[in-house]
Amino acid sequence: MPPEADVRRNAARHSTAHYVLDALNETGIDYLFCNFGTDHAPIIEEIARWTRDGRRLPKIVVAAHENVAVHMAGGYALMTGRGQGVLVHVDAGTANAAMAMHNLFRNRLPVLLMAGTAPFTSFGELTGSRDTYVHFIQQPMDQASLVRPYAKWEYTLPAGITAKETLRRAHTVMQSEPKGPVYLMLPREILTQQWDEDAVRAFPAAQFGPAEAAGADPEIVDRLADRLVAARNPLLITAYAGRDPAASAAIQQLAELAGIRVVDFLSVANIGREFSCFGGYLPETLAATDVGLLVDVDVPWLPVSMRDDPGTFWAQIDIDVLKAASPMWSFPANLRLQGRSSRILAQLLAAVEARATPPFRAAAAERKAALTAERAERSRRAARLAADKGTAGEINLHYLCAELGKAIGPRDIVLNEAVTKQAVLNMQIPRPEPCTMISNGGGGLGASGGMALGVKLACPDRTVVQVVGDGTFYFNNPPAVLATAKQYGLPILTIVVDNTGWGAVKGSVLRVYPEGEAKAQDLFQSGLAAGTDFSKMAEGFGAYGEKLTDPAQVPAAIARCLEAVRQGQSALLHATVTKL
Ligand SMILES: Cc1ncc(C[n+]2csc(CCOP(=O)(O)OP(=O)(O)O)c2C)c(N)n1
Ligand SMILES: [Mg+2]
Repeated sequence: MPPEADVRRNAARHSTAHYVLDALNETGIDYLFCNFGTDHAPIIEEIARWTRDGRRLPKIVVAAHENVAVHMAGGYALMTGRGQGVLVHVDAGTANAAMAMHNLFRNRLPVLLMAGTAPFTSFGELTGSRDTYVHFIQQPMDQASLVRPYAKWEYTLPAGITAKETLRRAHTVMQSEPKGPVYLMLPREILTQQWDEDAVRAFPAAQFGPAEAAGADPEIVDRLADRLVAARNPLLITAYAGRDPAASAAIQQLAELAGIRVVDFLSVANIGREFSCFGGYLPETLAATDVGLLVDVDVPWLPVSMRDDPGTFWAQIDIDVLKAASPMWSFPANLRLQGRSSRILAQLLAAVEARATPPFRAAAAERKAALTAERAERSRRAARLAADKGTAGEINLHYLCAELGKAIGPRDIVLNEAVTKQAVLNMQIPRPEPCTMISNGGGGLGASGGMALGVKLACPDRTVVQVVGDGTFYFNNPPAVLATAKQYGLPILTIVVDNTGWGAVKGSVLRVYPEGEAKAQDLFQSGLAAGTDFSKMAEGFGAYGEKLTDPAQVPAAIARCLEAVRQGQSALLHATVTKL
């Protein structure tokens, strides 16, 4: 017998589940956010063995709802850049995870979603064969179709022999820009298969890792720089450049050099907003723009309410210029530069510097001075709006947010899921640091609770505040958020902005039918249960809860909640604000 075969015969044998854990380690995944079911028996058994043997494995976070598990992975990925693993139960767990997959996909956040499949043998032919009722009814025709619109890649692990190859491939796809979710199915009998240790080959990151995002062709950058130095009224619109602090800093430098108005429109991850050329949250008009830059933005304006000038020279700088995941995307760009925005902006900055004549600098300084004056006026307007505290039972949200802004630090993080009130948070809570005001770039409500937990996990030294509408609070699966916060010591502050229902739904009816029957009857189908007290729910999970109806109590209530959070206890502030 050849010596190689001898070694083979003596090699240790392990289950596929073992190699899956090994592969997760090798890809550098820190966490597995899990909502388990019968499909995971081989993995749970393997986790127990590894724990017994003192082997390092990804930390297990058990989440009571898949929505929380996937969004938690999203929050962690947002702050670290690294996608994590999520384990959910067959088609059922995948269905529950689908909306969070939509959100992560639209936010270009990586996650490796893994689901079991119902066993495929029924007579005990293989270890892990069907042994319970649900195994006969949890095998749909096409399980992956539940999340296919929201995944960059999907696959079913065919055998343990390729476990490491498959996991590496999944990881490389999710981590390559534009990053995003991937979906892997793990059949139960495949997970129980035994394979020789030396037969299951590793696929190291050095040779099989992700593509790196780069800068742009210097010739195209030069063309853009020529336009920019000749511009008389330049505008830059962004929404998620703030995810990269270097991009935020580059925007500020470029704007101050060239006198560019910078707008954080429908902001997803804010840029640092304390600089002279920061122009607020709405382009106001596009008519006067001669050169426009779209930097990391999916929806730069709403065409129905704002028309661009066909004479404007637009340039798009984005990790995803094509928006290839959208069937239709029709915003103009005379130049499209795809890559890492911070790199491209640094190239552009250097090219503009090289062309900066004294008349250009003088004109830019003039624009900068005008923008500084506008900024001061915007602050005064915000202060005027916040001066009115509101009335008993109907607190003015401007006032509440201004007080919250005073109570938190510049590096603390606000998850803004306040729906129709999102703009109020942006206006009233100063955010000098990038990526400290995070909104959902996706359209599925219920993201901010799980995201907040994931952010807290990644940034334990920062205070994390979730601000949600009352309707959105329900979509967040609050008991699962509160339970996970308690179980894993992740204290967050949740502020529920209660305007008695779905302001967005009422608003949409009024926009489409401004003088319709719904308005005539005041019948908008938008009211939610009255007289609730969410703070009691918080108390049930060991969190500090408070219902806030008296405007005079706003600063003290916020202080009490933040103190609880600093002491390691989550807090929930149920604030009644101006009714919808
Ligand atoms: C999962 C999901 N279901 C439904 C919707 C539709 N929707 C968008 S906004 C909204 C109302 C949100 O209400 P609330 O959080 O109270 O905020 P408000 O509109 O009152 O500001 C609804 C139901 C959605 N976007 N996502
Ligand atoms: Mg509401």
